[in-house]
Amino acid sequence: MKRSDLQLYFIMGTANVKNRQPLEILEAALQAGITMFQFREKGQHALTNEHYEHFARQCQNLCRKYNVPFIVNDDIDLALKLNADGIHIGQDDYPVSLVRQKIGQMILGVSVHTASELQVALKYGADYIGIGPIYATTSKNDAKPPCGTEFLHQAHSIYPLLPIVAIGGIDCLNASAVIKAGADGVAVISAICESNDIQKSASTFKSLYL
Ligand code: TZP
Ligand code: MG
Repeated sequence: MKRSDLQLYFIMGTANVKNRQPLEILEAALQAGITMFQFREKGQHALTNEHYEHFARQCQNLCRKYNVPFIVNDDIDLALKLNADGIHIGQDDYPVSLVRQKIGQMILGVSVHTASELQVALKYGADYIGIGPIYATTSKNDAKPPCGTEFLHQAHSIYPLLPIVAIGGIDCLNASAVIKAGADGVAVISAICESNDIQKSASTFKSLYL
């Protein structure tokens, strides 16, 4: 992967979408220039079984059309079955070493909150890391308290070449602060899913990198 793939990393599942079609939102986001997509189908009303896999394939097909990496959250079996571009795991999922063993060369993203979690992720070959929630979020039920930009800044200072994406409560107004702190990009759910003008929101994010 390229560091620039992290610039505008869109994450979505059906739970994140109200009054609109998820695939319409994804296609609008792809047209608007998102650089990476994560399929994250979670929550009480999440799709199951063949509906889950069908929806994942639809998202993957759209990503292919726009040549944007398709990353699966948590579900290694799905990522392997679909031959996804990558997988993203958190600290409550399988150990990083095991995931790397199972997925081979696929892109591996790992969420970390501490220096020791970061070291483990790097030891087992994480391609990028996610840090957050930087700000308060309503998109993740079990989110930890907001951590601000300090750890992000530290991680970037210690590993200046490591691709880092910041996540959690990031919007068009606060995104520049996380880029300044050392993130290569922002991972967002609501800033796109709840945007009235996805094209405009995406352009605002992308103008940070000009
Ligand atoms: N992990 C940490 S915060 C978060 C995830 C999946 C949710 C981000 O969503 P939003 O709406 O961009 O705050
Ligand atoms: Mg997870």
